[in-house]
Amino acid sequence: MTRHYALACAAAIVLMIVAASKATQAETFVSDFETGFDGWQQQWHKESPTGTDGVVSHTTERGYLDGASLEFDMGDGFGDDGTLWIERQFAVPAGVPTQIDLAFHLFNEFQSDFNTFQVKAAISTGNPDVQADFTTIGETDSAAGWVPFMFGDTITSPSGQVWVAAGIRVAWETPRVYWIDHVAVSTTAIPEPSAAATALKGLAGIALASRRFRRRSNRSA
Ligand SMILES: [Ca+2]
Ligand SMILES: [Ca+2]
Repeated sequence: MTRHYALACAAAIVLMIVAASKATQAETFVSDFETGFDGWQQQWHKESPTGTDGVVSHTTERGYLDGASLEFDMGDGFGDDGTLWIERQFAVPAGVPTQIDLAFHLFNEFQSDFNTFQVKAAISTGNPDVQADFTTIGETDSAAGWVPFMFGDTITSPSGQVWVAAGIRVAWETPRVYWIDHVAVSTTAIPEPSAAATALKGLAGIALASRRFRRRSNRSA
């Protein structure tokens, strides 16, 4: 192996490692709802036949760090039932395990220790359509004003699309209104361990070859 060949191999492997580390960089999509729904769609589901439906609407009444957000009118709560959410699809590398992180702020009019509603989230390859598709990530009314919520999961999507959703579940027969804003979704593809191992093995091989080359050139000098 010549020194030039060894250098070329080393450069190729460095490029591979740079490419692999680039794949681990997070992509973040932030929705501030300044002019509308920013591509999110609303959905409501309840099992109870009674009561009015929840509705999400765009409002300039208030915003987190700005003057607009999405208002969640939870309906009249009859039947102690119903989940209202927003959902959106995001592109991820197909077939690659990807960490998905969701963060948003929810506005409570008052602080309360009782009669709180559940804050819900979903991260899935399937389109969330019923209440059972959601995970409880916290409770409303922990403080008056804007409160942060977070949820994350690692999933592999064969199609390269994932669904992310955030919402609120009715728990009491009472009309309620909340607001959600500054929804941030980060996607981070996790490189396969085998790719990193191959690159490391290649580097070790190059190091060994160049050490042998040096030893040989020292002896012949
Ligand atoms: Ca906003
Ligand atoms: Ca849906």
